[in-house]
Amino acid sequence: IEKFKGVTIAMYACYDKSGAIDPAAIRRLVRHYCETGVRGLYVGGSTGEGMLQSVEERKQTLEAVMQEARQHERQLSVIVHVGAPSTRDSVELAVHAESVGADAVSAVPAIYYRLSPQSVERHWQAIIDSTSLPFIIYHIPQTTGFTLSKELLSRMAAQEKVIGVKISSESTFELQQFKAAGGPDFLVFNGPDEQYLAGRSIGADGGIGGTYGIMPELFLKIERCFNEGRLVEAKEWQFRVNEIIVELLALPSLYGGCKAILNLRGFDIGEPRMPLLPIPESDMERVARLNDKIMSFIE
Ligand code: SI3
Repeated sequence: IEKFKGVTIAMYACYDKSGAIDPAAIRRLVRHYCETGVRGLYVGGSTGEGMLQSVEERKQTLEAVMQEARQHERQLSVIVHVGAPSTRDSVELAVHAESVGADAVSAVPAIYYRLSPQSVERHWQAIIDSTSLPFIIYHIPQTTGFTLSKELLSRMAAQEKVIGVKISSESTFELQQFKAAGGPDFLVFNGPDEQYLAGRSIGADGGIGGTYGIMPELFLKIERCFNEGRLVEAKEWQFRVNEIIVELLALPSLYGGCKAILNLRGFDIGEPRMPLLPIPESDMERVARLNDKIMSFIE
């Protein structure tokens, strides 16, 4: 489980001008991330727009990620989000993830229907049983509407294959409680990037986040300072990160903003897919200033 600890970038979806998956753009971005020193990638999650893509597109995306990631000396740990409205699609994606050499799979509860804990448990179990890969629960109640109880978490964590939970709710108390319920070898990933340091301080083993991809260097600085006990410095870096996040959240869409920044840097990954909004031309100057600010923090 060591290979999952630390900073894991939630990968952005990459589209060409027509809005189709762009394997060349995916590989370009993964190549860049391989050079930053992050621990891994989380593919097809919220940031990765997995829920807005067909099963085939999700497979195509992962294949491009794996082809690039496995060519580099520094091996990124690739976690694949296979959450979908139906168990059937999730299982198909999990089997595919194993066949292309991913390191772990992860899933939210099946979305749209109001599901009982028993239903979510059986959904997750079907995914877990379909591969020999480790499984990471994705807890994001604000979008799924599903409240994960400590009881269900403990039952899931009792299985060897269930190695952790990614917590995107904003409660660090819940994070600490889930860590306690899962036990010392159970991984807890911080979800809200604006609380990376708070999450690490109260028990998270690392984080998976959607804004890491435009400023991995800053999250690596927080991580390094935290590991070396330099907490005042870690806090200063988190405050700088939060200045950026506040400005990103003020844009028409967070992922649109992140992608616009990467496009300015020449990555050419397209806009988010509707209903997520692109950044209008009138906001581009603001985005450019934000990019300059990030670069000034990184230097
Ligand atoms: O892409 C993913 O699956 C994530 O890692 C999601 C992540 O937890 C993000 N949360 C949401 C609700 O999207 C955060 O990275 C979030 O974008 C960030 O903290 C800014 O608020």
